[in-house]
Order: sequence, then C-alpha cells, then structure tokens
Amino acid sequence: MHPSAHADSFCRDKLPPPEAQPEFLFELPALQFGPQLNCAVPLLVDAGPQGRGARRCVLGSDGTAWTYAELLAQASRMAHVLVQDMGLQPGNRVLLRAPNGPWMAAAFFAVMLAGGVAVPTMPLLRARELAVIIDKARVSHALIDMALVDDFEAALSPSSTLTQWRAWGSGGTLALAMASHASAFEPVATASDDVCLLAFTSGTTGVPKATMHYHRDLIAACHCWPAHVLRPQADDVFIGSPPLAFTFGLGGLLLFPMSVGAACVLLDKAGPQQLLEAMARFGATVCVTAPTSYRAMAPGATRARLSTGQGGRLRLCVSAGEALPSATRALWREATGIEIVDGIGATEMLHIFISADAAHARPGATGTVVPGYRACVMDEQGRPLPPGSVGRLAVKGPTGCRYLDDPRQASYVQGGWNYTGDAYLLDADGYFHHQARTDDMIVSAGYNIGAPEVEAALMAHPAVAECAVAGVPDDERGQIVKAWVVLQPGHEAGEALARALQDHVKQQIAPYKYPRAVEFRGALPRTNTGKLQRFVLRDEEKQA
Ligand code: 3UK
Repeated sequence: MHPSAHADSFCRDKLPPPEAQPEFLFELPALQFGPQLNCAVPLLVDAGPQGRGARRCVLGSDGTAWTYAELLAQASRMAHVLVQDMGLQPGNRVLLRAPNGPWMAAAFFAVMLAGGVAVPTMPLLRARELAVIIDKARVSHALIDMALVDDFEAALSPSSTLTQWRAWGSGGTLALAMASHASAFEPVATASDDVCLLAFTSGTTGVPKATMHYHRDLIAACHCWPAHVLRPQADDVFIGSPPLAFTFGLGGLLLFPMSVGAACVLLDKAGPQQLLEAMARFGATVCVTAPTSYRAMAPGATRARLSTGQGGRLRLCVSAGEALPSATRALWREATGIEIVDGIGATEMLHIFISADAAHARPGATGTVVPGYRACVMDEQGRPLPPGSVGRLAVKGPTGCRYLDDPRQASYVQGGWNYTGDAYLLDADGYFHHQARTDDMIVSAGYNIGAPEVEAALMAHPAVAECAVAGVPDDERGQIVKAWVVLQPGHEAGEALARALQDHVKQQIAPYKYPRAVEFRGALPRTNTGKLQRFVLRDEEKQA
C-alpha cells in the first residue's frame, strides 16, 4: 500500500487482511494509478483547465443550477468549514444525509477535498438505523440537510462518536459559515489507495455491512462501464432516481456524468410521475433508474414527450438494481423507441460489471462482461462451468469487496473472486443470463426454478402491475412456486384471474415453473433502494 495521508488510520486498520481481499486487475491502459490521487481532482478541480468550468454541472429540483466552477467553489468553502471550524482530520468519517440535490453533491466533494471519508446515508433511514451506521463507521462529523434533521438528531446519544455537525437549508448554519471562507481549497494529497467512501449495503437481511472504496476505485469505475458501454458525451443531461447514498446513484448520477463534463439533474423526489415530468422539463438525455420505475413510467412515456419533438431529447436509458424483465424492456421500447441498457452492479463492486449497450442488448440477458472486469460462472467448488450451465457468478476487476471488519468477507470473496450471490448462466456468445439471487432459487419436486423468470412471465400479462415469486414449503414437493401479484387498475382479483395468470405462465415458460399458488396484494415489500424483499414474503408464509 502507498503512504497514507490519513491522520486517522481507522479505515486502513479495519480493511480486511490482504489475503482476504479479492484479486484486483488493472488491465486497461486507463487503470494505471500512481501512489497519490484525490478523486475530486480529476472529477472537479481539473474541470477548469479543460474548459469545463463554465459548463452546467449540478441542477436541482428547486431551480438551483451550478456550473463546474460554482460546484468547486461551494465544495471548497464547505471543505474549509469541515477543517477549520469543525476540526476534521484526514481519514475522519463524515456522515452525509440529504435527498439528492446540488448541496449533497457539494458536501460529497467537500469531504473528498478535505481527505475525509464519506458515509452517505439513504434518506429513508430512521434514527435507529443511523445510530448503527454512526457506531460501526465511528463517524465523527456530519453534513446534513435540515429537512432530515429530526431522525438524525434522534440518532445522536450523549456517548455518540459524532460530535460535529452542520446543516444546510432553512434554519441551518452551514451556508453562513461557508460565506466566511475562501472559494479555493488545496485538495489533501491522499494516497490512491486511501479509503474515501464507506458505502453501506442496501441489506436485505441482517446487520448492515460497510463496503470500503479507495479514491482510485471511484476513478476506475468511471473508466470501465461508462467509458466502454454507456459512452456519454459532454452535452448529455443525466437524470434519475437512485439516491446518491446508493453507489448506483453516486456513479450513475454524479461521478460518471462529471467524468465527461456532462450535467447532472439531482431530484429530491423521483417517483415515476416526478421523474417523467422532470425528464421533459430538463431535456434529459440519459435516464438512470430501476426496472420497476421504467414499468411504472411506460404508460405516460411517449416518444413525443421524451425522445423526439416537444423538446424531448432522451437517448440513453439505464436499468440496474434488479433483473430487467423482458416485458418491461419491450414496454419501454414500444413507448419511447429506446432500448434499455441493462447492467448488474453491486455495492461491493462499486458499480456495473456486466452490461450491454442498446445495439447489443438481448432480452433475458444482462449483457457481456464490461471491459476491465472478468466474470465466470462457477460450480460449488469454485471451478468454472462450461457455457449453458447455471452456477454462481464470480467477478474480479479494478474494484472489489472490502467489508469493514466483517466476517462475511470470507463468503463474498473466495479464491480471489467476488461472489455476488447471484445464480447466472453464460451462453455460447458470452452473454450472462441472470437466474436469481442464490437465496431466491426455488427447488420444487427436484426442479430448479429462478423466481425472476416466473416474475418476468407474469409481467407479460396485461393485468399485472407488479409481482413477486418465491418458494413456499410444501409436503409433497418440498417447495412450490407462489406468486404475489399487484394488479393494474381495472382488473378484479379472484380465482378466475388467478387461473388465467397460471395458464399464461404455462404458455410463456416451461409449465412446471407455473405458480401453484397466487395471492393478490395491494403492494410488495421493498428495500429502501427499491428491491423486492422476497424473504419477507417467505417469512410471512412460514408464520401463516
Ligand atoms: C442485483 C441485479 C439482475 C444482484 C447496484 C448498479 O444493485 C446494486 O447494488 P446492491 O448492492 O445489490 C447488488 C445485487 O442486486 N442486481 C443489480 N443489478 C442487477 N440483478 N440484473 C441486474 N441488472 O442480485 C446483485 O448482486 O444494492 C447496481 C450499480 C451499483 C449498485 N450498487
């Protein structure tokens, strides 16, 4: 490792030992890193000399619009507040808590400039969950939006390690403090392998895990998927829904657009209707969101409104976070003429490592391995399987899993590979086909059935708005396939519709995969990043 600039060595002390870390690959020319790197320098500070300073950088729902030079000035003033007023030492952890917006972007870069370690948190988290994060990451400082101050204050106990915080927004003192500081800040000369980000996993179960990422990891991610698959341009306008506290959002809505000098629309609320409306209003060209959001937006998305005419300029649509059902891909294409760019990423890997651009997309497949990464489908012993078999997805590349002080490191990283917990099939053309999370594979009467495949078949039925599929215990078959279905308006729940859905699935995929039980519900359980929580449904079933 390179000499650290961190006065507070907490992060290096908590890294998994070298033998427990994955193998890192730096096979692309762009991935050669020297000993020293602060990610804010290439992304923000160097924007001036490249003539980007005057370009639009971050735009907010409230009309705030900062150029690259203005974001740099704001982040620099905030870095002075952190260091001079709040006593931040390089390596200290800074909790960030805000809806997406220009101020959140400034706070993130302030922490980078000052050599701190950002700990972004999802706006939906409550006091109890924040307290766990503060304790686990030994957070000492925080920059927050007053809009979310209540849960934050409730998370602070007298014995909390977090003693210094400032807030922006109405009633906050940060803006005033910034006004008395200079708009230039000398970035701390961090090591390329100093930790700069602790990203907590969206955690479908158990105690949250913190993944540790270096300054070089953030830059490496910019040189892989966006540079080779998405290929955005400086005049692109990015928009989308994932929180910046989710690495999907941090990369897709901030780091990647900034790496090419593009504009980032950061919406504080980005439900399907708000996102549709904002896409048209901001003339967005790149949309980044989850499969369920495309499905919900499709009826209101017209070519005229978004992609051509009426000022609509949308040209690239990115989906990640969950498997993209073929029916959703088709719905969106019919509505807008745009083929979605699917990609699988993970908090542990920072961002996307398997994907396909619009020209190479194949329904039912996530895509091919992203340049910079290698991927394999492995058997239980960690031996690569030949194409055509289902096994455990293993990846390695310039980024990879380093949990902060967590025994689960040994299950995610084995033999130098990162095991994401997904069951995949590799075809003869090098396309990876998602089957299920390994936990969501259903074994019924000896057959392996992936929940997402059955869900995708159900979603091709016009009555289905959303659905989830899981295995539930059955005396005869071990497990049976059960579907929980949310209906589109105008359809009536009942046995006749349940039977129609079962017949529909039997026509779409192998009949043994059809859901033997169907339950209609008003909503489905989801994590705060929007992922289906199939285990919640399974547990409900066990208790029933
Ligand atoms: C699942 C997908 C099928 C898969 C993420 C893009 O989702 C992200 O990170 P998380 O840590 O979850 C990782 C898991 O989510 N998944 C994600 N994308 C897909 N499954 N097709 C997909 N396209 O189970 C994976 O292991 O919350 C996504 C970028 C950054 C991210 N952190």
